[in-house]
Amino acid sequence: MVKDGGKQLRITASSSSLSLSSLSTQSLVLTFVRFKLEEHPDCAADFLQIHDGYNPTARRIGRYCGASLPGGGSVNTTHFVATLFFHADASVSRDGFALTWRSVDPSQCTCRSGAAGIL
Ligand SMILES: [Ca+2]
Repeated sequence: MVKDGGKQLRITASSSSLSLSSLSTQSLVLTFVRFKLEEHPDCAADFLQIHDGYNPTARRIGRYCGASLPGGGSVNTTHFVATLFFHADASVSRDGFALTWRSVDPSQCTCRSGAAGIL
């Protein structure tokens, strides 16, 4: 689990997941700066899933593929942990994705930043 940011990861495994955590009183804002995965009508080839909690069994916020930025560029969690689950099949690979993340205090929606990072 990554608690603070500044780390860069290159994920090449066929499936992997990574959790981002903030303080238990906060939630997370993920901001995508780049996103390009293999296109598929149902995102069944390569995809990124974002889950609102500790692992990929937590509520799924969305499954994303293709070249559109997830959530139009920004995805908010309600939980203080977000889990990214990435899957790639054996054929066709694209550039991947890059995002920054920060933690915010839900009670202050001017969004004071806490733990943050770049992936
Ligand atoms: Ca692929």
